[in-house]
Amino acid sequence: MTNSVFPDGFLWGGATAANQLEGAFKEGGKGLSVADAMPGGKARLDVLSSDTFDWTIDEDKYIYPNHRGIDHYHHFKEDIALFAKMGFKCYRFSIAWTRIFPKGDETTPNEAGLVFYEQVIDECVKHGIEPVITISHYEMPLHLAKEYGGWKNRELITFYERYAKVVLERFHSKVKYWMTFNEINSAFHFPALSQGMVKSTGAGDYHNVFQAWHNQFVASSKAVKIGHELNPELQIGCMIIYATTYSFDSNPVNQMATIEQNQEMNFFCADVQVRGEYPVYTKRIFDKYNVGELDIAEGELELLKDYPVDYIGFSYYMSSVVNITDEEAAKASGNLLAGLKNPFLKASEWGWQIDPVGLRIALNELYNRYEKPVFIVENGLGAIDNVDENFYVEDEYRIDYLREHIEAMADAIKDGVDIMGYTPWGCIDLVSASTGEMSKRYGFIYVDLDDEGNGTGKRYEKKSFNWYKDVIATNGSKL
Ligand code: BGP
Repeated sequence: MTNSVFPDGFLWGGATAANQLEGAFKEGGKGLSVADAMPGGKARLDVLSSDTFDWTIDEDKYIYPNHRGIDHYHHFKEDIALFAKMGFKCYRFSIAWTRIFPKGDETTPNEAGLVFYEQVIDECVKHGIEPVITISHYEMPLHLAKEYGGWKNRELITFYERYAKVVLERFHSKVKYWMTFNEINSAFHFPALSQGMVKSTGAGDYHNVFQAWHNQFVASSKAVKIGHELNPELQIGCMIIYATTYSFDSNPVNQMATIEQNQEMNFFCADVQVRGEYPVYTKRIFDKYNVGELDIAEGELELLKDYPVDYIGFSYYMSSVVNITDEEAAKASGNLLAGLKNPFLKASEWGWQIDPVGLRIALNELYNRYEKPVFIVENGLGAIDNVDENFYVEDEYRIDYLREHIEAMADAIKDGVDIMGYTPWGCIDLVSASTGEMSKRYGFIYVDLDDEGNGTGKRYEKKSFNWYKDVIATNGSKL
């Protein structure tokens, strides 16, 4: 469209992750993943913070909604056809490591898994949809968590390299856009899903978290190397969770604390993956968290330098506030991710503070810091949707959220930021990562399933479906 600020070829689409929608968790030769060991509801948070959780799957005691997902494994053609109906230019999904290497430490891949993703990719291509693949999204093989202690063990670099090589070799001619690890920096808060470490296997000890990160950085650079050797045109990005962070007030002490929080939560991982070296503030962080010496093998720092990522993929849901001068306020904040309450913002039902201007700030911060293209690969509003008798959802609240964030993206483009695309999270309803439940929904497509797995599983277009279709058709000029 001529009057759009969004460039031609802008990648409008949607995003999902294997463990949250595929289901079929034991089919096609798939092995168990750490996500498969995560029950739904409050039990999920309990096991994550337990000292003794041993990754046992107890189906008599807990409900595991992601074992069924939305059965995308058997419905991917229908789902991708719906994405095509909305006019998606791209579709971000992840490959389940456990469909390719069921235990993670095998040497021969599982052909049935590769065939499944080949079919998914071909289905996208058939509809003119560009696949965007996350190589690992919160679902490393359970065996690697149990037997090797997760990512703190450097043997995982070899296993990941083998896995990445297999999928890159197989799919590089059809898939240009890749990401190495989903929300790599989230391990500060949630090392179970992203690093395969619960308390009993080393989470809570920051040495382990940072060692695990180092091993992941090396693994990521190895994937970039393999990908670029296969095809220099491939675009392989990092993927971080980004929460724009404000000082509560103009007290310089809070301002400095905000800078520190930004370094720790938002920038540390991206700095290494994009710039190819540990940032200057590393020592400060290592001292603060008692990290100690990392085990860094010969040649690894050079590898990081030689193979940085090509773009910055990031998720953006909310902003956060820092106030270290008011202990009461700090204590009142129960919500780890959302931080302190910002009086200028409204929040979702889960306390995630809605801040479209914060997205414009994030885009400016990231682009000015790295001067590499940025890709908003997750954004959206998790909400309880109510269906009418025809299973129609009037999700005006979701449309408002997305419209305001797209307007913020348009403003950032006018600021000079190079944005590759936009893939709102959970474009079809799926299982929530933090609650493990179906009822926190993000989709343009309603899926008739509840937290206990009851329902027909049928798909229904919500009001936002047609709205987003128009957004894409007009390249973002009709909001
Ligand atoms: C991100 C994850 C996704 C996803 C999303 C929404 O952190 O990459 O996997 O689920 O957040 O979070 P939730 O499902 O907890 O609402």
